[in-house]
Amino acid sequence: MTVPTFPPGFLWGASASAFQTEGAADTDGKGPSGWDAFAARGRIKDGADTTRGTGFHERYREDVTLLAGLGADAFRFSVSWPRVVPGGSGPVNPAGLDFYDRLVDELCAHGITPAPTLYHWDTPLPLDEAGGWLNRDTAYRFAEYAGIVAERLADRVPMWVTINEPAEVTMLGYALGEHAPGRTLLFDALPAAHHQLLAHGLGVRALRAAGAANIGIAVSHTPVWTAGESEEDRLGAGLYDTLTNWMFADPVLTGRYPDEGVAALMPGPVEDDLRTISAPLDWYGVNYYSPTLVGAPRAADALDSFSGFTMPAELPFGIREIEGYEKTDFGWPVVPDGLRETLVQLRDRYGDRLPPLYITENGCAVDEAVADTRRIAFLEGHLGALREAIDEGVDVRGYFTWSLTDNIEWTEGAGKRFGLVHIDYDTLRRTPKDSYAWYRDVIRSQKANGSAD
Ligand code: IFM
Repeated sequence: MTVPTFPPGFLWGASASAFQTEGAADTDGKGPSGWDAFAARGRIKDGADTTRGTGFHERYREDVTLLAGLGADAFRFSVSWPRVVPGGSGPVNPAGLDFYDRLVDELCAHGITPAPTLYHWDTPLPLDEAGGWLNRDTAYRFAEYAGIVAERLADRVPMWVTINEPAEVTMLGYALGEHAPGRTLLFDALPAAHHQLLAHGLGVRALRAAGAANIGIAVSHTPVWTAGESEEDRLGAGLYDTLTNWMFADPVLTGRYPDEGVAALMPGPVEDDLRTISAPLDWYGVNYYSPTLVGAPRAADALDSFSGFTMPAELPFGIREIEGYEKTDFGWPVVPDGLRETLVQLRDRYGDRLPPLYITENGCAVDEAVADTRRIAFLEGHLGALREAIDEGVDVRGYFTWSLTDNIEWTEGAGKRFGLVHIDYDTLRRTPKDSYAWYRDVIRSQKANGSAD
């Protein structure tokens, strides 16, 4: 299999996030995040030292050199909110802003487009302690912070991401308690979704007011496959589809919740908020990893798409294992065509309302230190499926693989390796894997074939 040629100007990139890489958790005036506190409570399964991460805060120049070696057009990193505004509101930490200033300069000096995400899950701890995303105020504090970052960086940053994967924050952080802040509220977690969406809308406004342009959001999408023929299976799958995909995409792209039942569960002046949430975007980001097979609830079902922990029995749907496909070391099925399916689904659902798309994340955890042939096969398959979606008329402008380096995979710790570059967590030494050389060659040949600038 080879990688087909992509359209002219197609953007080739890699993604990462602050909590997963930076380390330096209490350096240079950074405040604690909810994730720092969660880790300190022993919630990282393998006990990985999240205060150290991959050492990106110190070694960012080395990683930018690696990006340059790859020939990447863009780097999607995240800004740590508590590094910039340690208290979540109030005084700005100048050293925090200086760090991102230096990082942006370094990327620009290498001709790499900086594409910062403003929220990739590391909520400042004081805000988490005041309710986090259950508290409407957090959305307003986010908008203030977005404006602060844009005031400083908009002169050099040509692409902005407001929020990463609000569905995962809602489900894993507030409904099921697997991620920070560890709440187990099930359906009472829904306000966390609404307030993140509101933060996105207010953030778009604040970014534009500060002179930023080319703004999008990164939303996870999974094609939901129905597990059986029964009405209960259909209802379970439909509800899961609503909760994971459309409860986030519809408000952003259409200004409506996918059904009145969901809207009725949301707090605040929902209609007014939806006008803010649906502020026009320049592009929409899709994070794709795998499809999800869903049916009627069944007591001890494993939620295999979220690392195999057991779903609470009282939920009105059940996740089933997808058989017949190779699995990543996270247990996620490798289904490249699911990416095409997702993109076509988005185009069909939103038509003209859908702005140009970017794949803001796609990748896999495989435990092959450097000779990572399974990652190469994964990426090759997904790029093929992406090209098919473009051939079917979906307007996709770029692809960011997850991730440049191995990093801290949240609750899983250091054991799930998603990187093109291997990290030795004892020495923090970086070793490019075979997939790094492969991706470099893909980008090179795309440019030689005139697909990229
Ligand atoms: O590592 C995460 C990332 O932070 C958000 N999207 C999914 C990735 C893999 O689980």
